[in-house]
Amino acid sequence: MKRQDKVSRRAFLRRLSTGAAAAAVAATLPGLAGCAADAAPQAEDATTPSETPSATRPNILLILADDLGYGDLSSYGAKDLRTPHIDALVAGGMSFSRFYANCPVCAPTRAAILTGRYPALVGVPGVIRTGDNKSWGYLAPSARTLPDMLKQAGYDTAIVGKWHLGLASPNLPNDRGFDLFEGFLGDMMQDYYSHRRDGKNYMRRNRETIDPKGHATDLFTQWSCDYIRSRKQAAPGDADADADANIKRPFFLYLPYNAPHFPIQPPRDYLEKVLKRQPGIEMKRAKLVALIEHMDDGIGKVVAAIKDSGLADNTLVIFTSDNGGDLNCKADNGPLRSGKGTMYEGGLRVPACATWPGRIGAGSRTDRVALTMDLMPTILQAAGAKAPENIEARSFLPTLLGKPQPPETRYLFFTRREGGKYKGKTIEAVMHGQWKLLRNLPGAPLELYNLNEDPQEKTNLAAAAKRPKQYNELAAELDHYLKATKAIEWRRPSQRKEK
Ligand SMILES: [Ca+2]
Repeated sequence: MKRQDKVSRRAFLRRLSTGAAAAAVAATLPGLAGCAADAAPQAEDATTPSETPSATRPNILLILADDLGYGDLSSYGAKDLRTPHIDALVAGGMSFSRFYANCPVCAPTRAAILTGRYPALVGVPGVIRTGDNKSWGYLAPSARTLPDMLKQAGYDTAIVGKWHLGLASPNLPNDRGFDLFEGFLGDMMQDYYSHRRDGKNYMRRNRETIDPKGHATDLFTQWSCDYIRSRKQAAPGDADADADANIKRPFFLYLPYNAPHFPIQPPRDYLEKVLKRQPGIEMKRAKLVALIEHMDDGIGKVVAAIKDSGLADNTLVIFTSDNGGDLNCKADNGPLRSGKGTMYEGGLRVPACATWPGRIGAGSRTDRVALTMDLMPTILQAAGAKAPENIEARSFLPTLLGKPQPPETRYLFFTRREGGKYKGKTIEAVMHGQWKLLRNLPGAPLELYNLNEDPQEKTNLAAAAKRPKQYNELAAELDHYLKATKAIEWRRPSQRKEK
């Protein structure tokens, strides 16, 4: 590790662990943000806005699947499903072998994507739910968001699909930087056709409650296509277009599908196609395969809308998933251990790829470790906008563009707070290079794995008579992080009054 990095990391942890810093964090959060600025010097990652001149700012489409496992794309090894449209994105750009969700469950990863921060630092250590007694997050109103910053940079911003970062102001999509919201606010829907959650309708167009008909995946596909076509950029010499300033603004479309999250409800014709093609396939698996293939078809339509609108050459498309596949739904996490909800690789490591014609090499691959929170500064840099300095995320745009980038040196932290058997406590992991230390149940002994030698996390080196020195190093880092984040408020204001 470079000395500079080590010093700045210590400074980060020292500041994190002071009572004053924790108190400031509890009150407003920016106190911690200031500390985090020490964590990694900007110069090291070159997160400057200079990559993209403002005249050629790209449109940006960020597609997020919900609970898609590491092995559930044909391009990531699946043998029993066909995802030609996502595979085309993989083939047309750069794919990642070690891309990680910030959390093995939904809401924290979404908070990280939009803020570039560890989710526990912006008040979302666990799943945000309707009931106060089972909700584990409240997005800090002070946290700056990616759409906010893109708006400032002249972008039109839209989210189509699943929000899951709050049910009321000040945490509605339109409050947090999106010009347009078409989708649902909640954590999930119990029926892809009625879109209800506990009998309630959380579907909205901006702030208006709507009750559209159709499968949620089809609706989100259609609304995304409609949005993209509305952004069609003007043909040269088109006088009408000149009068419309909006038409010239680049767009940021965030498309978080709720597929393939349960309930596993594919359209009947997709299921029939899978059953016919794969004789003997288990019905539960067949339904999940069909739901994924249905989403893949939708993504194909959205990508086609970009091409048909003449925007393909100047659009950055990123695809990933918010957490690993759900084993209860017969998801395939490839060779990785376990799945959604756990701190093992199957819960955290997700497929990811990015295309940008002429900028990102087709068919390129990287083993660089990156997190979903890193999407924020990456996208801002691609847009020619400067990322905030007080975030933990770092841009990986140089890697995407095939340029040299210093190796990843951060200690990367993962936490999840939950009720039930977790009793409101957290499970956690810290990763540094090939080393990963984790605790998958509150109070359980720490487990240590060497991911290079043991990617399936079969041999717990913490239990060995002679532990590698990395155990103590990682345990100390994790301990500092957990202590420092302990005081950060995550309850809703209504919950706080009761305490
Ligand atoms: Ca999820």
